[in-house]
Amino acid sequence: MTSLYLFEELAPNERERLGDQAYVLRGFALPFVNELLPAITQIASLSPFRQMQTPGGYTMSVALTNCGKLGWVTDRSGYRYSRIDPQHSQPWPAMPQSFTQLARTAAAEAGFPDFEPDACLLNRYLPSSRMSLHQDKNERDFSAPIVSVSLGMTATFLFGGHQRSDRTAKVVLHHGDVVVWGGLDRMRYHGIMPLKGLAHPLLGEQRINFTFRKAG
Ligand code: MD3
Ligand code: FE
Repeated sequence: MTSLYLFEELAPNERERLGDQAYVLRGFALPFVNELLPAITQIASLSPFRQMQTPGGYTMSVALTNCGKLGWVTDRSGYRYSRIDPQHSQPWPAMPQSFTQLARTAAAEAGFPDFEPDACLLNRYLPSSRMSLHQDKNERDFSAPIVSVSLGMTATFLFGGHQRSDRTAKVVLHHGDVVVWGGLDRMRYHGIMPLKGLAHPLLGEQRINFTFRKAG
């Protein structure tokens, strides 16, 4: 089955609907940026961004770290959530208040009033980094939404269907955009096209995306 999406703009708060329960909140994170950037630096000082190995033996082009009780990791033995950063065998950095506040208000704006994330995965893209089509299915509870925050360089997000072969829609994500995915949309295939384009005035030649999840 093929899937086609209508992009509906709902004034005045720039809430674009991508699916039944998927929304882009344009610029929603902008008022938080001055708190988010130092928090990211602090997290990365404790648990640095690093390129992990996939179970198939490839090195991811995206570098990642985590904060919160649980962190997503991958190595030759598989994909999973772990309470411990394998780089130094210590817990992941705590989730900053500003992160939790942003995730909860964005989720509520998209119709998920009681979101309590226990995991935040931070991805760092450099020019040509990409993320191939995949589903997020390592979380225990698929009924909770995922909240995604984009900072830095603009990226093209691919939003697919429930099978890898379904057609994809392209959604351009800018600095400050927040996307919330719940319900059936939570299990769609998705990815990021190879990063290209102009350096961002604040972040330079990189894009940082963080996704809040209820993993445990
Ligand atoms: C749609 N990250 O970390 S965020 C990931 O920009 C991931 O770094 C991308 O996919 C990034 O797993 C995309 C947007 C996103 C996250 C999770 C989703 C979209 C989603 C789960 C279901 C459907
Ligand atoms: Fe994903």
